[in-house]
Amino acid sequence: ETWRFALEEIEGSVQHAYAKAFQTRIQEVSDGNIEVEVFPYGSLGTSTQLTELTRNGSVNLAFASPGHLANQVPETGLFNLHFVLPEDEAQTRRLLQSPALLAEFDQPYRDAGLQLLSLVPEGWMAWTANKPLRTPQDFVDLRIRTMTADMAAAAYRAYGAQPVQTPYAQVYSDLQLHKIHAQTNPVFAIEEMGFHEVQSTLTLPRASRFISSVIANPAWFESLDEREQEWLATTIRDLSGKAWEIETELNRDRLELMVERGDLEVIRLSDAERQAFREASLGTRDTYIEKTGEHGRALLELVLASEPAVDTSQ
Ligand code: 6CS
Repeated sequence: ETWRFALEEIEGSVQHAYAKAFQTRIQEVSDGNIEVEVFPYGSLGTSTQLTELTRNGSVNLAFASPGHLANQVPETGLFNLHFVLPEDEAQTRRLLQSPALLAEFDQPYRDAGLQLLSLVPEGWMAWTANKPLRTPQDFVDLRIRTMTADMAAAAYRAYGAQPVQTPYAQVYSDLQLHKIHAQTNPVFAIEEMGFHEVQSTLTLPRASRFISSVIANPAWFESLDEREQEWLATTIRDLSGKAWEIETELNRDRLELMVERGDLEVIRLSDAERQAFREASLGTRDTYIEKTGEHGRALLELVLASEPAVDTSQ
């Protein structure tokens, strides 16, 4: 049997490495009964189109990133908010792998005709531009490309930017043609999509992590027999730790590569600089609650409760 797995990213990406590991692992656990055909970004369509192909069963499995998906599953807009997930990696790992959090997202995905399988980390979001972005004032009137969901744009509107919501494949040419001034993505993606060729600075604010989700077609998922369900569950479980290794290594290596080549000026924000962004971001929590109601409020509280105590003395 062959399962079709669609990616929002090209070969060499976090999603590609994940899908390759998925392919190998499920072959092992199923004694070769399950093959996986992987479709990297470009072969089938935009992220939103991939979600549609999953919903209608053209593919069995896909990645769906909240930066696009939040327009259809508003609760996932949680991951577009800044300064909400814990800063600490171990804490974030526990949170994303906790059955309690996954259970909260289960129904919202179902309501959108999708089965959620896993939340997958892809690294801190970085900002590229042609100037350093050290303060919210640096964002005023900045045309920064964000993913297509309203919540993804709202996070930057809060800093005074003029976000432009476009599909991934359009970002390079829009930067080249100066239709946009800046964009945001994890480091590995910036390197592999060549954004460093058309931008001069890379700012690391540690404001949000790129979290994606693995989804399945619900009817297909329910049609799996007991053995197949077990193989799938085992594979997903085995990869939940592996995903962190994949993203850590890819992001570290690609940053080193860009620094060595002198592609971009790398700017790491201090905690004091981050604090100004944190304060400017707080209003977007209300925007999120407006879009998601009581359930969203509960989700936000669940995530914030796992946050370490914040030092307010500075
Ligand atoms: O910026 C985007 O649209 C895309 N970025 C990444 C790293 N993955 C998928 C997403 O569609």
